Amino acid sequence: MFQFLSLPILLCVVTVSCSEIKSCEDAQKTCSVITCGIPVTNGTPGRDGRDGPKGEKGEPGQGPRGLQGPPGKMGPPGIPGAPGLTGLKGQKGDLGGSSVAETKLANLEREIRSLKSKLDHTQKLQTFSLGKRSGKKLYVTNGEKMPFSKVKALCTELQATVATPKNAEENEAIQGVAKDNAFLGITDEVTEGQFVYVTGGRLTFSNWKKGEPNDFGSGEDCVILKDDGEWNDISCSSSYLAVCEFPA
Ligand code: FUC
Ligand code: CA
Ligand code: CA
Repeated sequence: MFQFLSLPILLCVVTVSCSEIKSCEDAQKTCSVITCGIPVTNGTPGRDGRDGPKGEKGEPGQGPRGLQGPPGKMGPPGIPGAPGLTGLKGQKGDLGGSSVAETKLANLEREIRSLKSKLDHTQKLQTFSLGKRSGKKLYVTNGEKMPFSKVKALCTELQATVATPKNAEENEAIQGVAKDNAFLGITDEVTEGQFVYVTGGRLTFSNWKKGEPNDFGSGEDCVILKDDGEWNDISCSSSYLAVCEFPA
C-alpha cells in the first residue's frame, strides 16, 4: 500500500506496471507509460491498489531474543588434521622411592627370570645328551637291576612309566637303551595268562620268544625284553634293568 500525494504535486496514474511509485516526474523516468494530469480539487480517495512486491529483508528486531532451536544434524566428518608436534620430554623418575615390598618383589621377579632361563638351558642340554627325538618317546635307564615293584616306584618318582613298547620301532629303541634284560611295563598279575599294560589296557603289540609266555616254575607274571629284542615272562621278584619311559 502507498500513500496519496497532496497538491501542488501532480497526481500520477501508472497505466503499465512499474516497480515503484514516487513523484510523477520520477515515475516518467522509470515507467514505460505514464499519464499525468492537473487536479482541480481533491477527489475522493481511490480504492487501495494491489499489494506491491515483497520488500527486502528487514534488520533484526529489537524485541527479546527467541528460544534457541534444537541442534542441527551432524555434518560429515572432516579431513584428518596433520600430526601434532612432538610432546615435551617427561619428568625423570624418582630415585629409588620404592617400598621394601616392591624391592623384594622386583628381586624375586629377576630371580624367576634367571631360573627360567637356566631351566630352559638345562632341558635343552638334557634333550641333546639323551638323544631325544621330536615326536618320539624317551627311554632312560640308570643301569641298575631291581625287582619289578622297585622299577615301578622309580619310574613313578620320575613322573614316568615303565618302558612299554607299542610297536617294533619302540621295541628297538628300548633295546638300544638297555644293554641287558630289562623289565617292561606289562604283567599278567591280575589274570593269569592275560597280559596287560600296567598303565591299563590289553596288548596291541608283542614280541614273545618262541614258547613264551610259559609261566614257568612257581609262576611268572612279569615280562623282560631280552638283549636280542624278544620277550620272556619272568618272576616279578627277580631283578632286571629299570628302564623308564617319558612321553613323546
Ligand atoms: C625258560 C623261561 C623261563 C625261565 C627259564 C629258566 O623256561 O621261559 O622264564 O627263564 O627258562
Ligand atoms: Ca603268569
Ligand atoms: Ca617264561
